[in-house]
Formats: sequence, C-alpha cells, structure tokens
Amino acid sequence: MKTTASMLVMLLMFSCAESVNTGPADPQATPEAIQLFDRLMGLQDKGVMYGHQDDLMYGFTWWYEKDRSDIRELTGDYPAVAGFELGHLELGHERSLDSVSFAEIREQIKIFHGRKGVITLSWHLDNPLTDKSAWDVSSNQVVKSILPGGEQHDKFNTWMDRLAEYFLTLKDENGVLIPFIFRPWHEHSGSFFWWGKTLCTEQEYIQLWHYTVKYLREKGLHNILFAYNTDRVTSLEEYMNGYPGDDYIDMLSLDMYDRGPTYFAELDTALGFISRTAIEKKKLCALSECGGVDSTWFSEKLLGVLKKYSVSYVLNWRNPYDPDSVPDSSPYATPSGINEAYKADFIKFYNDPHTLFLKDIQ
Ligand code: BMA
Repeated sequence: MKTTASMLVMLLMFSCAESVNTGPADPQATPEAIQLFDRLMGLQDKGVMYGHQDDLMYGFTWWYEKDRSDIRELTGDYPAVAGFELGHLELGHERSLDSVSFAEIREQIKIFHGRKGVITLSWHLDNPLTDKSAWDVSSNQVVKSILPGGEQHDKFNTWMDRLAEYFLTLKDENGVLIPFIFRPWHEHSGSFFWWGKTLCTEQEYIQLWHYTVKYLREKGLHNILFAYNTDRVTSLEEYMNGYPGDDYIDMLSLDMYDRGPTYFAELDTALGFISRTAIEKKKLCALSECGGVDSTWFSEKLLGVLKKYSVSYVLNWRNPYDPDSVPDSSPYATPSGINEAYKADFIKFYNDPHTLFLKDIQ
C-alpha cells in the first residue's frame, strides 16, 4: 500500500513538474518579469493578444492626446499589447526617429502597465559606423566594429549606457522596474538593417546578442523578456540561423507582412515550426509584426492561421500621423483609415473570442 501511495505522489509530482514552465531565461529575473512570463504563457493558451505599435502615441489624425488610441476608437477597447520605438535614444535625443518624445513614451508605458497591458519595445538604432540610419547596409563590418576589440566598441557602449539609463527609469508608482518585452536586432533573416544576415557572420550576430543581454543584466535590468526575431523564413533552419541560445531568449517571434498570394500559406508554415519549437523550448511565441488588408484579411485569413497555433500576440505596425492623407489601406498600419469594409473586417476580428484586447486580459 505504502509503495503504491508514494508512487502515486511521485507520479503526481512528475506530472505537475511537466506542466510548469521554466520561466524567463534570466536566472535573476525579477518577480515582475517572472509574473509577466507566466501570465503570457497562460494567455497564449486562451487566445492571441492584439498589439499595435505606437497606439498610445499618435494616430492617423492626432498627435499625443492622452488616452487616445485609433484601436480604441475603432473597437471600444485598447490593444492588449502596446509597442513603442526607441530609435535615436542611443544618440541622446529627446525624440525618436519618428519624432515621438521619450519622456512621453515613459509616461505611456507607466500608464499602460498600470492598466495591466503588455509592453513591447523595438529599436531601429542608427548605424554606428556610418552614422546613417538603421537601414544603411553599405558595410558588412558594422557588427564586427561594435563588438569588443572593434573600432566603434566604445561608442556602442555609450549607446548601450543610454539605453540602460532609460530602461532604469521605467518604474511603476512604487519604484519597481516595469517588466517588458524587448525585441532588438530584429528581422535578422532579412538584409535591410545593418545587423541583417548578410551584413555579419552568424557568430558575430550571436555575440552581439550575448553582449546586449549581458550588458543590460549587468546594469541591474532583470525585468526584461528578450524576443528573438526574424523576417520571412521558409524553414526552421533558416529561422534558427543566429539564434543566441535558450539562456538569452524568452520569446521566438516572427515579422511577416503580406506581400502576395502565397502569404498565408507561408505564414502558416513558418508559424507552425516556430510555435512548435517555442513549445519544445518552453519559450513564448509571437507574430510581432504583420500586416495586410482586404475585406476578410483579419477576421478570416489571419485568424484562421493564428487559431492553429499557440501565439502570444500579433502586432500591427504604426498608423503614421498625416491628417492630410489618411490612407485607404496600408499593409503596415491598422485598418482604422477610411475604408469601411476593412474596418468592418477588423471589428469582426475584434469580436472573435480568440482575440484578446486590453479588457480581456485585465
Ligand atoms: C519602420 C517605418 C519607419 C519607422 C520605423 C521605426 O518600419 O514605419 O517609418 O521609422 O519603422 O518605427
């Protein structure tokens, strides 16, 4: 009897251990980062959160009006995930490459965190070798130049210091560091940023990741979930080229925009192998940038693919402020422009029980 009972206890312990995820990669992750990771893991099984870049900062026709949001005006609710961009923070500027004030970003991060929203940060930092933009791919020596021993290493450290200093100001009203997802060195499989696949070696790219993560951890930042990210890929091997390792990464993410008739089949394949790998590795999975439009794009086509896999969030890029020319449609923005059919499609997507907006996760 005794043996059977202790075997049962062991079996129970084993099955519990199996269902518990391993938490963030950072062994010193703050309780808030652990909580965010666990919360995202739990939500990933319930549905897919909707995210929007710069949703709280501006819309097609307005510029930084507190509490305003194109998504809320369209659906009645905020996105569950708010994206913010840090490009030009490294230069010590007050405003980003999209003219957004970093002080206002901080303000909105605090407010959105208070509302129990999820925060994700991207960084289109300038090219440190040429002082041109992130899109300057004129040299394949940039990553090498900023790594230890490289001619731009000190400059890069200054840039990293500015990033870390800013991160250290992202605290809640109790002075506790706000947990967030950080997605640097994104779209690696493409070669349109200076850290892209053909602009450095795989080893250099991995080193860049290790350097970045360690740098921020050494600054006392243990509140960050790091997202690994590629652009369109057709195989797992291609996706994992440059993967920094499970000790550095919390989320496997993909950016993929609709560029033609094969899009949804390719997205289905890619999300399939990425989400399966994320489950195996006990990591989160996201479609961290995507976009397209037609009258069933969101509610049928995108959702059809998303429902097949465990995906934490799906995010649309920013609605660029330009009151004089609100677009009829844009594959990079949300359908909150002027086309009624696209808006109706998005509202159907919003109403589907599988999609999670802010109220659904509060
Ligand atoms: C890009 C475009 C740019 C913008 C950048 C960073 O994809 O939207 O206009 O500067 O993202 O937000």
